[in-house]
Amino acid sequence: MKVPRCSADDPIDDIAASLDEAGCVVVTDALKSETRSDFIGELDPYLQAAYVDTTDNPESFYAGHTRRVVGLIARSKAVEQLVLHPTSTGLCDRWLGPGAEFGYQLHVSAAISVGPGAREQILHREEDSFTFFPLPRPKLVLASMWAMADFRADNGGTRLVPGSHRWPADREPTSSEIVQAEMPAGSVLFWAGGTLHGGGENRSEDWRYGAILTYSLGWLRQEENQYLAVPPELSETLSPDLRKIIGHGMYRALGAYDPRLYQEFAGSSGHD
Ligand SMILES: O=C(O)CCC(=O)C(=O)O
Repeated sequence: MKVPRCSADDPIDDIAASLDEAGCVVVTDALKSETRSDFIGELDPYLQAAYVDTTDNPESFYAGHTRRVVGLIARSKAVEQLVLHPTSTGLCDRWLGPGAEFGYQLHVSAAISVGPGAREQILHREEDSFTFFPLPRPKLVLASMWAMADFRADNGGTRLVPGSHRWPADREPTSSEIVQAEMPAGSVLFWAGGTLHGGGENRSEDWRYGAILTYSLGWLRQEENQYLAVPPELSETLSPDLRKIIGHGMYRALGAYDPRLYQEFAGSSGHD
């Protein structure tokens, strides 16, 4: 099975149907080039300063020769256009539950630049932390990877196993079932939290640059702790929709706090 391809102009129900069938879908022409340039410019100093492991441990979850910067909400203004992109929220509404009821939240944010010489990443599922549920799990997570540069088979385009979102725990993919997502810059790849995937090997001279944003059900623990990753002084300056999606909205009775605490403790250095 190949990775299905849609355009951002296609009806969202058609994109959702492709995602449901294959467990992954590429959506082309999703990001304006100005937004992409803004994002690249904002993240550049952090990526340049990021640690790059040039030795590589084959057992390590993250491949060497790769730069990774997390905490994108605090580090980029442009990322809001990606996090709240209508295709992302339209698919999350259908996959995880309506956003208006805080059915989902931002789960992970990271800029990932896979360098020449990087090996394949170990295949995994974004939902693997939720071991409580046996495979195939209910829909817990929806993942996206925004192409800041072209994703190709030779530069580490994401490897995926279409259909594996419905597999039981004992089914392993054969090599012919593993495919790569190739997409031009400005596209976005979505995949289900249950779909086996991983970064590809980079056999080229170019860096494969993408931004991963994943979303989880509103009642789950976020993989990236947004309450610590976005300092309260900064979160107050964000748009209401962005604040909600990073987890400041309540999910039924979950997520309560007393906002007066911030005034009571303003300027205080602790209990003394
Ligand atoms: O880099 C990629 O293509 C996939 C990254 C990924 O799956 C991860 O870091 O969890």
